[in-house]
Amino acid sequence: VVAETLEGRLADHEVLEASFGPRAATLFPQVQRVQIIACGTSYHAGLVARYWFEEHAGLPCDVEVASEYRYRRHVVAPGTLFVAISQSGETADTLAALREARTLGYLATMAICNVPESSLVRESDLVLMTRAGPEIGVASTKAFTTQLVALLLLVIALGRHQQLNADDAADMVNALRSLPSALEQALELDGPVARLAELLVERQHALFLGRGLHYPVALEGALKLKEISYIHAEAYPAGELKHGPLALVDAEMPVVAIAPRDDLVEKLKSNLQEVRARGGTLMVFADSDVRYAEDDDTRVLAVPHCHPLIAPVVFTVPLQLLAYHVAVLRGTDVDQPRNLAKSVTV
Ligand code: F1P
Repeated sequence: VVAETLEGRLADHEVLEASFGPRAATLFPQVQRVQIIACGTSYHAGLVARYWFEEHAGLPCDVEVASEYRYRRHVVAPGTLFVAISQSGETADTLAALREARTLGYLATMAICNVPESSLVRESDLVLMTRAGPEIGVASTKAFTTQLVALLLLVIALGRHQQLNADDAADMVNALRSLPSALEQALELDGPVARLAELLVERQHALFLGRGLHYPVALEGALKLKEISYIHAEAYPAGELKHGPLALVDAEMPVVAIAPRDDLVEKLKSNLQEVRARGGTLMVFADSDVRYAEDDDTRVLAVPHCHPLIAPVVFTVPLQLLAYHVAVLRGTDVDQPRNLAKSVTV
């Protein structure tokens, strides 16, 4: 799916830009800020992208849940691109936010969407299709990973008009090209993740921790567990643990941590020490290059090392598998969770 999303897009900058629609070539050089809105899983994709826009493109980026967007006043800075992300393109809150945005003086509106004939696509100035194919289950999975890929393509396309030089853009393109094989390797973690799921199946609660752009990945891991296994799961930036959530940690509280190889990993390790000191069961999803000691209360899942740019996409897969295996063990309906609808149209 990811390979299909990338196909033909990475040839050169003009080809990439043109894949957002005929007006992209005129509009993209004028973009000075990005405003993202979305709901649920799509919102988490936007939260990851904020790090990429500011780090690689040097573009200020705000992200807001679509369900709140229209209920407050907005000051729209000149040159702001409005980006709505939605798997279905029919989510009522997302559509309402788009329609509101069209009256507010944005430079242009863009849909990142999986359904070509959707209202969101029809009503947006620019469009990038995620080409994930039909999502069979209610909970978004491949929609999320392809949204991340689409957002990276947008970061590259906009970044070339900003601070992103040709060499750095080429490095990002190479990282994207390595994504299909990195995801194949991540899928091979299915067996080890299924064994970790046994540690969660009897639990009522779980905490997910990440730092930097892996905090939104932790949010998505927690959401998947909530949606399909009905275990109460919350995600925190690991540094926030000591500001409140640590009070929840005892031997009964499993903690899932995301430990990629990045500048924040040492800080994360010291945050996780605080969990171990309180007897909580720790599951560390760690880059295979990161040394993390296992003991009776600490299980480490070695996630094959990949380029840091694509790490949020790669780490998402074992988190999705974890939610899936816990749900199967608990006997819930993975595809049709209670109380949820594929498209929230009201
Ligand atoms: C948004 C969303 C999904 C979630 C569920 C309910 O949908 O919150 O993320 O998994 O299906 O709707 P969309 O706008 O991305 O279609």
